[in-house]
Amino acid sequence: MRTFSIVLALAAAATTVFAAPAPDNVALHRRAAGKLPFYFPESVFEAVPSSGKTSLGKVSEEQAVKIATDFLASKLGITAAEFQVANSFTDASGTTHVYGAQLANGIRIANHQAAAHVQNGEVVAFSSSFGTDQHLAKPKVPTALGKVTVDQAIAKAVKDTGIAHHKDFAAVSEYVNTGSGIVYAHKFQLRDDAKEAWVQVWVDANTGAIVHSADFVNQSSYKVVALPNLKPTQGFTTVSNPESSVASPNGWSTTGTTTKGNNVDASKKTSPAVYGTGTGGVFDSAWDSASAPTTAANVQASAVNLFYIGNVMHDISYLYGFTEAAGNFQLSNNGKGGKANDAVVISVQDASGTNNANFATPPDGQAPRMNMFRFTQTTPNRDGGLENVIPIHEYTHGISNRLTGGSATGQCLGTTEAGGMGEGWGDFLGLVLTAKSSDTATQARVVGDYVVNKSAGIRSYPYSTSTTTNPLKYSSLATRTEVHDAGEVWVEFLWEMYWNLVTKYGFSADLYSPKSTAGNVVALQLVIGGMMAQPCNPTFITARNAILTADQTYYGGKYKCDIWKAFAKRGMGNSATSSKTDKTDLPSGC
Ligand SMILES: *[C@@H]1O[C@H](CO)[C@@H](O)[C@H](O)[C@H]1NC(C)=O
Ligand SMILES: *[C@@H]1O[C@H](CO)[C@@H](O)[C@H](O)[C@H]1NC(C)=O
Ligand SMILES: [Ca+2]
Ligand SMILES: [Ca+2]
Ligand SMILES: [Zn+2]
Repeated sequence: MRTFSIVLALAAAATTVFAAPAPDNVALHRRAAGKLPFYFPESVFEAVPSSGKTSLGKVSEEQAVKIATDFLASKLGITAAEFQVANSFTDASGTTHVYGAQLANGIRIANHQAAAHVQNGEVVAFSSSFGTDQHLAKPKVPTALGKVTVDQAIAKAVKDTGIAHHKDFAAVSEYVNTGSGIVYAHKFQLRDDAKEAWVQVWVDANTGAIVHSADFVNQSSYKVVALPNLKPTQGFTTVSNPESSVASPNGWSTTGTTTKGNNVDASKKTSPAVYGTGTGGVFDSAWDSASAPTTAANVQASAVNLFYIGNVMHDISYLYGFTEAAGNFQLSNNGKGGKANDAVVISVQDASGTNNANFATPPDGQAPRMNMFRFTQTTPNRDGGLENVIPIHEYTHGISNRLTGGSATGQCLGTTEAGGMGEGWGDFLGLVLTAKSSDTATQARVVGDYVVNKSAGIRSYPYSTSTTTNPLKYSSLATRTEVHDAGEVWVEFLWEMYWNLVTKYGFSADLYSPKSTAGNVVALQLVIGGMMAQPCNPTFITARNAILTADQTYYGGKYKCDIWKAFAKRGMGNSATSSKTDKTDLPSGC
């Protein structure tokens, strides 16, 4: 029985994994509030060393608040009356946390926030966001409200954002630092639950423009090699709110601070494990191509990218049917069936190997493990976790293993032909998720070229519908008995089918709408639907027939001839048999 399916054979061998280059945007699901102005002066945090005095002992919360405000006033060059405490509390360690904002003319400057933390009568740390000049003691502030009334401001903001006024919250006037000075503003809230939008805005009382906002709906962002991009040399992009609310109703990261959530647990398995880190759902990264993959910054970039790809795979496969009940990979199934406690464990830069990657898929209810390795052909080494087709390929092993023959058994892709298709599906999903509207059928799609730094990549031919660029056909399978070699043949059938459908029915950059009639979306649904229907240890022929069944169940047989023509072009026509002799005939009716 095969538990590990290896992606890339050592680079020297002609065997390999993946796909092609460059930018476009896979549409992701963004919340309605969109991008409103947000300005917050740079914040400063300082730990304050203890005086060493032990006599102070415990002080009351009231005393602690006074100690905190006196400290902040002196530190920030303001009077105690120019700071307004908003809230304070004392935690289990006896530390009192005091939060508030600067006042001018008795009015709050909304984004001049400060906090101090007091233990045993001494400030242990403080922070402020009064701008880079922490002694902006007397900011220039307008002394009178402008000509725009609250009602006018609300009407304009509602019109501009398309979100209704939230009347439960009474409007207040405050100052806001806009980065180029302080303005008087009306503060109020906009809310539309159907659009998952609830935002507080500050509208300049002179111009009527929204100058600042606070989005109450949790935001998230990941600085990654954003799909459909393929590799880090194409740059890192910040992807905002990429979660599918259908597939991941509780988001991706459980706490917004680590690369750990309901679908994926991604860390470098050192002792202790190193997770990618975030702040309030924002996962930044600063990848440096000139440094080793193992620097802290590059581990962070890899962990965040793998968390992103793992979750995208979860969400997209979910929308095409790999749900809880179908045996998908989740920590909690939220009562939707299937067995839980099996989020994908991703080992970032796993130490057990190099120049490859692998994915072990136990039955539903046991967590799978994805090991991502470094590639050693270059100096510095390259990180397999940053060439997106590699983790997509790996995760697809999990999807195909669970769906084939049902999620309770992991023994259904064990024969050479079935294992070969296991490799092929991984490359195919890699191609589909990195496809762009500008791609063409005969274009050469290379996979794994970044990690090995070779333009030919890691497979024996680029994927293409051109029989010159890629000559593989059904008869090639007779001699291609290594699973990756066999997989390359399978991908060509699927790729011909994909292009028949895209050529005829178009391309959609939005893979999150599985009911779309765009050819690439249909191709993805047919392939995932086929996995559910095919027998345990399918042959190429039975897997093709299962795709035809998926066409029948999902689309009433609409694409039957597009599918047959694709398979026939490369030798799996109507009269092809397990003897692997090429047959290009079509069934009657096509
Ligand atoms: C924001 O995230 C926290 C922590 O995950 C969660 O408890 C809270 O319900 C979320 N709020 C919204 C509006 O999604
Ligand atoms: C990648 O290959 C190119 C061309 O062979 C070479 O110039 C370059 O130095 C290589 N890069 C690394 C990081 O090894
Ligand atoms: Ca499961
Ligand atoms: Ca299975
Ligand atoms: Zn593989």
